[in-house]
Amino acid sequence: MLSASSGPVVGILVGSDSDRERMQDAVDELSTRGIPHEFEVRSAHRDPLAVAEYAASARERGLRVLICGAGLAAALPGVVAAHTDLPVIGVPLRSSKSVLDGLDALLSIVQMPPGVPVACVGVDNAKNAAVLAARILSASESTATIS
Ligand code: C2R
Repeated sequence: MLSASSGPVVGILVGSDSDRERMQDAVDELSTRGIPHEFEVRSAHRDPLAVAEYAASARERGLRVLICGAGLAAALPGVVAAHTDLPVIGVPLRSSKSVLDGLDALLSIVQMPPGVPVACVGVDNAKNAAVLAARILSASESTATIS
């Protein structure tokens, strides 16, 4: 059962501080629904060991779903999924450096090899990632809102 006193059950990860604003809708949606969450900046490209450590310890720290937002060559969701069996939702993000307006990140996230799934929402659609996380939680928790 989720309550305000619970520790975070959803972990939001982004590849860069520059992704923060684009992921705000996920933070707001989880807050509105009263779902405890945490927000971290970790890059699989720039700090792979920190990402592996975060993902590998996520379940034992009480997290149930992970949301990963990343732009450009968005390895982050896939690398996280490689280190945990928790459900991972990827959010492809636009970046000022993108030449494909977020399509680069979308393809990087969605084309995972068989056996290592990452769910993928639309470009910059952080809100849907939070709604999907709530629905995953609601499969076993009666308190999460599923609308
Ligand atoms: P900077 O603004 O820090 O240069 O980052 C980030 O998500 C961001 O959108 C530019 C873009 O690089 C992305 N990035 C990744 C990863 N690390 C950083 N996709 C990763 O590990 O997947």
